[in-house]
Amino acid sequence: MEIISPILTPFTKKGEIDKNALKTHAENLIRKGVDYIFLNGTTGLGPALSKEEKKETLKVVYDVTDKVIFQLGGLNLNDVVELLSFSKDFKIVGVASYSPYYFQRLPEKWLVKYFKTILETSPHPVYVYNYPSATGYDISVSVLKEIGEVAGIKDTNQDLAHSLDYKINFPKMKVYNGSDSLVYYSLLSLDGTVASLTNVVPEYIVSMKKFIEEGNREKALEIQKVLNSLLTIMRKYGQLSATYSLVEIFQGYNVGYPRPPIFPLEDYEIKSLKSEVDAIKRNLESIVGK
Ligand code: ELE
Repeated sequence: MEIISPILTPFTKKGEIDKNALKTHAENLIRKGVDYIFLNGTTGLGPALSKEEKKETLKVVYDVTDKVIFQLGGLNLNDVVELLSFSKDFKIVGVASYSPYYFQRLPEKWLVKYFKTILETSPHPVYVYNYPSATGYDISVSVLKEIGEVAGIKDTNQDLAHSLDYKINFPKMKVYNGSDSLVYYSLLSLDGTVASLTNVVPEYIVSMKKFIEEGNREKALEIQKVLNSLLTIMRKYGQLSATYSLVEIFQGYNVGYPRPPIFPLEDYEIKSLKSEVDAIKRNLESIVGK
């Protein structure tokens, strides 16, 4: 049962990666009990990062931990191959890629070819990042069979049955669901979760895992219920940007800014977000008995 954090990427006001903030954040997540860090994912604004910036996040976080899954997918396979070769010098858990997105109606065999190239070139175990609602492509069980033996799949999907279908077809492959509203169910029925809320409340997601391990499912489910309320609040403001502000509110340190077009929240929005999540904070504290 693994907890994987798709770490956000802190930017300075000028739009450069804030390396110190990234390091501080990664250190905190590992200290709080997150098992792996997933770099350059959706929450990490992966599609908005250049090839060089993806290298940068790996270098910075590798200084903190080798428990890293390096997402390097993109629309230029030459860049992807270069990043695979760059990753050789790092002893990490694996590399990952989302499907080539934006271009629609790609024949299925091209998707297979894309992932096969990664599988054949990678010096590390390969994880598929399946996010059909974002990429327009579903790496289904049958596509995965064509691709070959990957180490795992991260399925960002509201449909838990879709994630479970991988597990029943590939029992040895790691299967993670990436939806924040399904953390509890992913911990219970899959190999773990890749939850963007680990950026904000890593300790409470770790508590969920502990409650489940102790057989106290009721408490774990109570935490999920509070997390769902937190998500509803975040989505009003823009979930990706709200994550940055909430790290400061819940964890007490600054992680800089997102990068437009993921615009940072305005001061008045941060103020109102802060007052809205006050009750959430108290609820979480009372569930774990602080
Ligand atoms: C999820 C997104 C999806 C997290 C990443 C993640 O950031 O790379 O709202 O459940 O679609 O993909 O946070 O969010 P929802 O794995």
